[in-house]
Amino acid sequence: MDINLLKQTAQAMVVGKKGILAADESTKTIQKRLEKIGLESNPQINLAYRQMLFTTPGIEEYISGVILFDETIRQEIDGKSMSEYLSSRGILPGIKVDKGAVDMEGHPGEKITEGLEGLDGRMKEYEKKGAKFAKWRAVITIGQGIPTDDCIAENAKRLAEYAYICQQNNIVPIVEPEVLMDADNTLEVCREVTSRTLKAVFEKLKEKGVVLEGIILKPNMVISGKNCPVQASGEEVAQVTVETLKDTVPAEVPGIVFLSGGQSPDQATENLALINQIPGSPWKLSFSYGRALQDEALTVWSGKEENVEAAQKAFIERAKKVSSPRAS
Ligand code: 5MM
Repeated sequence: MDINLLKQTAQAMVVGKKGILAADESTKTIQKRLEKIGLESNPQINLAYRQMLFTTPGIEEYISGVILFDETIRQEIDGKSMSEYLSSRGILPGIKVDKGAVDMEGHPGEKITEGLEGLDGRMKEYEKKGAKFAKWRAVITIGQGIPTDDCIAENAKRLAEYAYICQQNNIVPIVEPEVLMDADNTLEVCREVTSRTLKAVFEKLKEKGVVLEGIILKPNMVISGKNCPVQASGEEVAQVTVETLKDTVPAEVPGIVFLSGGQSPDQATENLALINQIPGSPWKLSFSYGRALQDEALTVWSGKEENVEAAQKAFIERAKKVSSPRAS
């Protein structure tokens, strides 16, 4: 394990105004996204869509890295492997390595993420294919009597095992414990669950001996559930998010990149700007958005070659807005 390399990569992922594009939709998820514009997903269409995003002129000014899905890291752009193409643009290639969240046995309504089996071997292959960082997403659901401590603890344990394997292979782990915002809970409930989750995650990371200077954390913002009748303001979200992170995330972690979690592009942009206005955070605070970066470009593109330029314009405008309020 090369600790200096891990630290350098982690710092490069959150350098200046930059953040990460999450383009690692698994087969089912990309299908759902493309259905919205009336297309059926297949490897060629998926590549055409992602190529439109990745070849956007100037995107490297705002995007430090891209999270890829297994199918995508094996594809090519302009006769170059995906990693070579992205690297030639100054963008770090990353890879989703979890195998998705499934129902947790004996825990109705809760999910557990799979993918540890054979992970070391897959990681070695991805490293050869040029991946510099990886991602594993745990899903925590808020509901009646959930999340249970057992579900949080098992997801945290697996995140730590994944992170350890990444670092052994000189790959920076993005540690993503996502507390979903789909329920009707208040901001306070999201604060309690996020805090409980992050405490458990850092406890397990420490137990496993993961080097915190060589990870990136990808959490949810602390936000009201989508169906909560009282929606907290952006200022409240920012304040409570930073407070929760200060309570739970050690200062050695170089960067925290938020997921958008179903927020609109404008809401995710505004909330990150407000978060960055609060002084005194020891980590870089940035983004690793999927939907909030892509939704507008996807709609404009609509699968048509003649729309590529306009879609790229929509994509870079959003990336610029998301990263612009941050200190360089
Ligand atoms: C881009 O979506 C990622 C992969 O999702 P699936 O495993 O469900 O196919 C996802 O992990 C993403 O990186 C995060 O959830 C953040 O994306 P959003 O859209 O919430 O910013």
